[in-house]
Amino acid sequence: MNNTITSTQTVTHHWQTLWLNVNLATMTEAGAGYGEVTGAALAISAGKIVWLGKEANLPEYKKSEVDIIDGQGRWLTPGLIDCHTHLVYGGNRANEFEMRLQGKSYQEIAQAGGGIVSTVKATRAATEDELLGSALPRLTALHQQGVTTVEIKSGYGLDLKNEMKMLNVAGELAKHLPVTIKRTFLGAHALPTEFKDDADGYIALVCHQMIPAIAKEKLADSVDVFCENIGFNLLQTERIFTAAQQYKLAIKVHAEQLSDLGGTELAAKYQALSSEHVEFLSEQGVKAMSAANMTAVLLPGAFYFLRETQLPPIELLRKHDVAMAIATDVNPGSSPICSLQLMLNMACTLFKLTPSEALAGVTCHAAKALGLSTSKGQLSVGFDADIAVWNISQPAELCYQFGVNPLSALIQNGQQVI
Ligand code: DI6
Ligand code: FE
Repeated sequence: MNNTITSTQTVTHHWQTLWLNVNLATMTEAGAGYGEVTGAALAISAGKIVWLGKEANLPEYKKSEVDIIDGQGRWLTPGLIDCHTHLVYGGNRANEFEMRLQGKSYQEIAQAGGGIVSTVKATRAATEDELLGSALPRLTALHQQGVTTVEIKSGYGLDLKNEMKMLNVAGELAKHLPVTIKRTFLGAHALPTEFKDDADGYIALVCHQMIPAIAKEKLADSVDVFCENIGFNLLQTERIFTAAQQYKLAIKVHAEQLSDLGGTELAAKYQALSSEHVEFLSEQGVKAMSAANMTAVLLPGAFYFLRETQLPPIELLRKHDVAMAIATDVNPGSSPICSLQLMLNMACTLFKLTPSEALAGVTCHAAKALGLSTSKGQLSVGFDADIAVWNISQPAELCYQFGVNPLSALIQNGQQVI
């Protein structure tokens, strides 16, 4: 008789939380639909997703240890990511909204000393507490609609002290709400009045003082530039990219929003993460983005609010396989709209994205635009357990209906926060 013992080894899993009776939109295969798993279960441990799949395929787990939640057939998606906002700012620009309705354009208002520069005045005059107080309701609105990660840009301080003040406030917000904040330094958003006739002098200040100080204090993850005829030209933009690279900050760009200056192609040369707005982007620009694996961040709120008529080149972005993210662009001038849910709807109605493309735009593709594509924006094993639970019967409802909040629960880092 031989003495070999054969055994089927079973591993018993020790999980913290287990959702049963749910449907998943995993958003794992960008561009290939929702990655649906119906009749599913999902397990969480130590802030990460540790198992997901058909409930019928659940492995052995230690039932006495795990907190089991009956999802009652609800849908789970990755926590939503708003990858482009300017949600910290002083004052508001309702007066300019009235001026635009009387026939003035956004550019004319900016050239006459209004626009971004008027928000700079209000932001400089505000204390950190005041900025925090005005930003919190905006962030709360996003959070209550299922947003777990938000990018916030500076750019209304335009001097070191006030840019740092904005970035500090952006960081503080995460102490008041369970939201992951990524900060972007947008010193080159507009020319401050004290540098009115000296744009190059201001760029030198941004490159030689502001970027080094902000990198040293770790106040931002990326650097952004408003490359536009009412913003900064290509040469000035390139100087900023060079400084960002030197200080190991990621690069993003506001480009081709109002005209085609070629800012996107320049950004591609610097391995930028994303080009944002891009209504006027050419096929050459799209190809450059594709070659550099950049993400196009589409901002339907600004398109709508400025009554833009030039659509972003969606067909070309599809043809050249460029990931499309969708964000609110929350800001006082071109998109005072704190609803990613409305952006999902507008991405479909105004830009003709499919609902699954739009949902990828606020999950896996938004994560990519922030350099987080290996930890956020997907329901995948090993990813952060940032999960939105929805009262819907199919994922397209998230894009279809607006004005009723379908969020049932929200999980950030494995903790249920709503
Ligand atoms: N483009 C925009 O749409 C926002 N910033 C930018 O560079 C607008 C910012 C504002 O008008 O306050
Ligand atoms: Fe913006």
